[in-house]
Amino acid sequence: MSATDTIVALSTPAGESAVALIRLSGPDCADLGSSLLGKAEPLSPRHAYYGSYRAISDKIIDSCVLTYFAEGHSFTGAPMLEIAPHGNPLVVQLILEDLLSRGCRLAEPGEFTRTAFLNGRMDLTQAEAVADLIHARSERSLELARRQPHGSVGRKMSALTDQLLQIMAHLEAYIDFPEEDLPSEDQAGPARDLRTLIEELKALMETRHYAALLHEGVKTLIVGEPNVGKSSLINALVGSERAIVSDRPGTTRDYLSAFIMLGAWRIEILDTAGLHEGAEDLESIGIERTMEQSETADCFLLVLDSTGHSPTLPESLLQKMTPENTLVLENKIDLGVASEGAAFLPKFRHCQISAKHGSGLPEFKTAWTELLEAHTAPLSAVDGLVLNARHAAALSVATNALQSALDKMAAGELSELIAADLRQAVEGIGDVVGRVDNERMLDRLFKEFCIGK
Ligand SMILES: Nc1nc2c(ncn2[C@@H]2O[C@H](COP(=O)(O)OP(=O)(O)OP(=O)(O)O)[C@@H](O)[C@H]2O)c(=O)[nH]1
Ligand SMILES: [Mg+2]
Repeated sequence: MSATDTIVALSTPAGESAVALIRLSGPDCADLGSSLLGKAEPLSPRHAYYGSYRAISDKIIDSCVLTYFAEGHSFTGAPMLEIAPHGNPLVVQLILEDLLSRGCRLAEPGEFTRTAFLNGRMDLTQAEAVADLIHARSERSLELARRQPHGSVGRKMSALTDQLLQIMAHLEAYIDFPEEDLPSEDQAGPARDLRTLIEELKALMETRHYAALLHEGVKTLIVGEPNVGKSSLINALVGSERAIVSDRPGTTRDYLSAFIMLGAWRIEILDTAGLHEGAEDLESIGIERTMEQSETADCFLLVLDSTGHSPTLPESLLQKMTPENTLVLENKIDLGVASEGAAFLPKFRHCQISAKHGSGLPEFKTAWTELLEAHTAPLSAVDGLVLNARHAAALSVATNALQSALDKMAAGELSELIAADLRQAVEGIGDVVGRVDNERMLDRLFKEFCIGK
């Protein structure tokens, strides 16, 4: 946005509502505020004015509440105006047309937040948190997004940069004063500090899995032999007849997925084709797909028929299951037959359920929530910070550069070369908060926003 543009957008969803919110940002806001309400004097900032919206044609369009925010004291940092007329699409349309005819320009998606970033009102991680807040689909991701705008990621990156700059200062002393009588080039201290820093960056990068779990949902695969009740389970969880259930083994041929909420968690749950040996044609394609999906699953619900024998499952699938990511569900307990399944995978947590009649489901959901909390606790434990994939990619550049510096130190290479690596690491850490002028990256980030934000 050029500093002379005044941008405008409807910030609330289009359609009928009690009130709509039209936002403007730019130098004309102060004058517009007074003239829209037909006032001669300027509006006081942060005061809500109730009045009639007077169009350029002098016609009154609607009554509205108008608030003016002065430069430096608004979301974008530029002067802003918020107009709240009734939420009638026609009224909104007339007001937008009137503002355009007064020289305003329609905002691009994310342009308000982009302006806030460019005006130094927030760093990139905070801008991303705004987007996360808008898109959050579970209580957990909402909580995460709310925490980040306070700039915790930015502060952490500044602290890491400071540490790195100290190490660089130490090393660069050798470059600046090579023949001075400095202590012998004892690199043990900086090398140790660099290793600690690398460990810290790696731990931070790991938290991106947590962000993915929150934003995309915890991908949970229901697996087991044919006819054990996998489709009955997904139906019970979703609360509707999502999957076909029948007493014929091999009913489910292809996986199907649904989203559910489990407490504060958003879960993507997948029903899959029953696994067994000797499957033919279509069934074996279905089994292949189950195995493909298992590659990217975060959690497994292994269903057993408690009236049957212990299952035979592909070794490659069993290897992916651990007591931390899998619950064993002994299904059909309503049939009341002693279960061989209880002895299967004894180190894993077992729950007894009846998918068909609903018994044991509340206890199973509690166990599942506990498993998720335990599964993700280590990921979210780094100073309460959670990074996204973009942050992690920037930190990975920094980590590689630090590792390269360490290798060069061990090989006794020139301090100048080591310092160049360290500078690259500083840039990598800076990229997380956006201390870079990379238009393409900014375009990609802000176009994910809605118009009016
Ligand atoms: N008694 C009883 N029957 C159940 C229960 N859960 C499922 N069934 C029955 O078991 C049969 C198989 O159920 P499905 O849900 O289709 O089993 P599936 O594991 O999806 O089977 P495939 O798609 O063939 O792999 C159906 O007749 C269900 O009604 C249960 O808890 N109790
Ligand atoms: Mg099925």
